[in-house]
Amino acid sequence: MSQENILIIGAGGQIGVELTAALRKIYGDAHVVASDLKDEPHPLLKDKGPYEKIDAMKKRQIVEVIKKYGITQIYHLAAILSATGEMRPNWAWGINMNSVLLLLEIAREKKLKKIYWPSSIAVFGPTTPKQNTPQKTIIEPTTVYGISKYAGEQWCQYYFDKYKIDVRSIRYPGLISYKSHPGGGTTDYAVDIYYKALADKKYTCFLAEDTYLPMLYMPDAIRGTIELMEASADKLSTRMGYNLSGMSFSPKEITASIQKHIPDFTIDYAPDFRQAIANSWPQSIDDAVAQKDWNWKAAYDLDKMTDDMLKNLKK
Ligand code: NAD
Ligand code: AKB
Repeated sequence: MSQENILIIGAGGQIGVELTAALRKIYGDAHVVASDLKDEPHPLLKDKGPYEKIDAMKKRQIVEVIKKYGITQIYHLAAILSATGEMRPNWAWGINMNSVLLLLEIAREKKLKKIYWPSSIAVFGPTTPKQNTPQKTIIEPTTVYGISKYAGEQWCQYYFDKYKIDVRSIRYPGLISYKSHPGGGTTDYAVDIYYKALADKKYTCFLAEDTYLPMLYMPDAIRGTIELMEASADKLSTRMGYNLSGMSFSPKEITASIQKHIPDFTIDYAPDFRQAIANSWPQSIDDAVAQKDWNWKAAYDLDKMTDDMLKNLKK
């Protein structure tokens, strides 16, 4: 097998920190270049492998790093997430859309072997079936983030069909993790709640108690991403984002799960503008296509995740 050299754009974020570490275990520290807008790598990535400051909108910077390290694959994680996006829609559209188009064009020009660009359950909108949302269904997103993710998916399929660019994508649900903080999404409450449960034994949730959303624990998300990237290209039936399911719960249910460990933990509710975003998304996801194409299966349910989150955050 020839040596792969991987560039991760947006490596300082919630997914990037853990994905960089996981890819370094597989490919070797020197062969996985972390990059972000930030001057310094995330503390968990410091002195663990190469780091470059890159703006995902600047072609020259990306091309220089491709040349410097002989990059063969790019994982492009930089994006503006749903809640931040709704506050500054034009800016979010510019970054989310232009950066994925730039990535696809660079992959074509530089003949990269493979690229990864994540999508989201935010592609779905209020007209989508809410339960067990299938891979192919009505897709009419109502957030700028969701519109940019759906347009990005279509561009990925286009570059695959027209130029045979080996691009792969997952529609992540809300991701829950303890190593790096989430960056401005609607599902962030399901991370914040664990921190607050341990620190203050109380939490004010910005979503209503019965708001069900699809979620996935980060170890499953990282494993799924790597499994998709390692899958044989001829097994993949779509170059748009794969639906991926882990679990589905409401603020009330995650509270009950935490109370099994911290019985005096309490929650109250003060829904804000993020409630409308959550209401527009599915409540659970059907990932039969990912199961069939590349054997996807989540390992964590809500209680297993709560055990692991609290154990690690206590450290
Ligand atoms: P994040 O906000 O935590 O991290 C994004 C990183 O990108 C940050 O470190 C930020 O500094 C960097 N960045 C922003 N603009 C940049 C630019 N112009 N150039 C270079 N870097 C830039 O996001 P995340 O949660 O790690 O998400 C990564 C990807 O996964 C995004 O595409 C996101 O839409 C997608 N996704 C995430 C979730 C989730 O729950 N975390 C769910 C669905 C999809
Ligand atoms: C968000 O809430 O914006 C993200 C996502 C589901 O894409 N976590």
